[in-house]
Amino acid sequence: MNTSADSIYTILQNLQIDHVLKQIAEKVLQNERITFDEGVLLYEKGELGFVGMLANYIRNKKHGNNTYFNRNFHVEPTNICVYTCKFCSYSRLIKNREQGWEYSIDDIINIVKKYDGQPVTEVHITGGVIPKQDFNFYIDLFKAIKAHRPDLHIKALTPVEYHYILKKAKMSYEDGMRAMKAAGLDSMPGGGAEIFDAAIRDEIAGGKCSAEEWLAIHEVAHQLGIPSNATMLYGHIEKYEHRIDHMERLRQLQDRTNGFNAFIPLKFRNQHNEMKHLPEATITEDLRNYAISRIYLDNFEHIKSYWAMIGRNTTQLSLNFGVDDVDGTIDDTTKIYAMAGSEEQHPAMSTRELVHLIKAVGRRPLERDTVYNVLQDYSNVVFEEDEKEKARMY
Ligand code: V47
Ligand code: SF4
Repeated sequence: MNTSADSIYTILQNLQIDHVLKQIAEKVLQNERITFDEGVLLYEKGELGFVGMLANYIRNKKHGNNTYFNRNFHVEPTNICVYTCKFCSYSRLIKNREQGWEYSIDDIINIVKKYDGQPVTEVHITGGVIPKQDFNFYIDLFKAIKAHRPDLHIKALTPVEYHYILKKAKMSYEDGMRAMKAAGLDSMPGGGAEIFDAAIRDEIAGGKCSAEEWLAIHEVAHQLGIPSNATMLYGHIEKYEHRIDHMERLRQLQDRTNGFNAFIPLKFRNQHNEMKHLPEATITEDLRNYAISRIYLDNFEHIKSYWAMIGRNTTQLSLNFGVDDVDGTIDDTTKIYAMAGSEEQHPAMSTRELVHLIKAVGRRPLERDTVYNVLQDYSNVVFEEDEKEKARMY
């Protein structure tokens, strides 16, 4: 798709669309921020080709063909949870704890040790919330990981976990997050955001930290030099204005702190959870959502499509709809999406596969670390076809 500003102006002149949509397009081309109402209008009236053209224009202006991935693995310390989010296919209530797992610090260090000698750069840690995995547990865990492998970036826990842990420890967010950083926490993943609107949040994720608490913990983290990501769970009972409200609150926080690295829309998957009666969003809606996120969140550098959740084909398509990051190798270490019905039942991609996925749609694969320093450009890397290389996940 040709997305130079001039060619878009030419296309706009001949398009039979709402004049407000044309005004929005002109704003985007002039690098102006769009408003809440304009965001909602894009969802209501912006067809896939239209929003895709604008999002791709922004994506290419910011990143050219650059497309980022990393070498990571997950640790899910438990799938037992004191909360009962209706969309969650993964957690088991404390009363059914025999159906779940609960790792000790030693168990987790043994998982980390499996990657000794492998060039992974990040461990992503998140899971259920249980009293036993408290403040001291995570302080000791982060210290133990750093003692074993100081160069491994720890991207861990969401405000859902921090809010619970710090309340129990009777600590302020600031003191708690400072202690986590001192123990080895490097950044925070984007989970637990769901949808910020109070009524919808209460309906699907009642009881866990509020939108205000989620945002406050990220703000404190950013002030302490802990960067983070932000997600949005979409395609369930929320309306378009709730999606824009969610992004508006993120955009305002980002204006204050500039601490977010990436925005990650998460498509609601409907298997094995209490919301299984709801149909899933269509692929068209997924792509429109990526595109409108790219347009609305003008102060976010990166939009990520999480391939383990959305599948490889849609991930490839998303790279023309505003997305510039596809997450990482994962190595079959997360169960959240497989349990919710993702097509990726054992999510794992070698570096070679990720590079191929990105190159196949004409983009430039760059391995990054968690905070987007480029570690290697794979544009011209030819993988050896020998058995050793084939067998090597990383
Ligand atoms: O907060 C749970 C979501 C999130 C379902 O920061 C579901 O790099 C869809 O936040 N359908 C956790 N979504 C995962 C997450 C994440 C993933 C990848 C990368 C990063 C990052 C963060 O998963 C939860 C919740 O919103 N989730 N169940 C479901 N049925
Ligand atoms: Fe617990 Fe997280 Fe599942 Fe909610 S989404 S029930 S907080 S594991």
